[in-house]
Amino acid sequence: MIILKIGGSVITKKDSKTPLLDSENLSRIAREIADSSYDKLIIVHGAGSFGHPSAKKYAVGEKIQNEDDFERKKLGFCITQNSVKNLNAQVCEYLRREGILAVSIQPSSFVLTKNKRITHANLDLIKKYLDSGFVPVLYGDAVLDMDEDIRMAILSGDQIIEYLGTNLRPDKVILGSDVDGIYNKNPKKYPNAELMHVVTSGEDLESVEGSQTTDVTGGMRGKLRELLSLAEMGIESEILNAGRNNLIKRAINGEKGIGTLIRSKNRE
Ligand code: ATP
Ligand code: IP8
Repeated sequence: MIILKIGGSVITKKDSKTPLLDSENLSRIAREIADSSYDKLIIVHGAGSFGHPSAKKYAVGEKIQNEDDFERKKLGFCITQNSVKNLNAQVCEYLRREGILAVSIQPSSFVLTKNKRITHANLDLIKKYLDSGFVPVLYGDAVLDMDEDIRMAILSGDQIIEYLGTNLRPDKVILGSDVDGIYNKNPKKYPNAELMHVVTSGEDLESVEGSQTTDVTGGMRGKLRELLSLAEMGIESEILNAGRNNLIKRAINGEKGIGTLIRSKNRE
């Protein structure tokens, strides 16, 4: 089983203030997936400009100040949830056009968080889809939270990857983003940043930050935290540049070391 995350920075124009698809990247990636070989595949995609700007504008997932603020955040929740659902519909459509049996799975319809971490999510349906030969497609979403102070949370695709990885034990986890992998510092800010081939701890880096664009879920920092947690359980992952031709295809086909590998210290 392979779990693939396609970053919102790749399939949307993430620096746009309004939802904007990067249809060129999305159709190329859909073709690459269709041309590669796998047994079971789960796809998770990020939100990019379909989720982060509205989540930020309405401060969805932040502490509720009063009744008026609660109402406003609920409106922001609906707007964000609908927008990422629209992105997901397009992702599934592009995949299906390439012959992939993509089925949409809406995280907000079955996931609950407490203090922004997943506590409830029944994966039986996803297993059933996989067994029947479908490709489930999940995504970063706005979900209900059981913490009385926030009541709503922004759930990143990266946390979904961690949860699926922990519970389904895939053979491989691949993350496609808009950079070649993890650098010792943000490559978009520091031109002399160096690409790391293997990361086993946050201490391997000088700094790891959010993205340069609006991002409410922690950018590369959030991603690394989730992937290190998987690494501790013996599940290795690789972050690569999905903006470059054929890297997704090569990774699904089994090639390693084309980005940054995140693995546990004990396996070095
Ligand atoms: P989304 O969260 O919308 O799905 P994504 O998963 O593709 O998007 P981001 O969350 O935007 O990706 O994170 C990638 C960004 O992280 C890069 O564009 C880069 O600017 C930033 N970044 C910060 N620190 C680092 C680092 N040390 N190495 C690599 N990238 C970094
Ligand atoms: O892009 C964020 O998911 P991510 C989800 O994977 C929303 O971090 C709704 C902003």
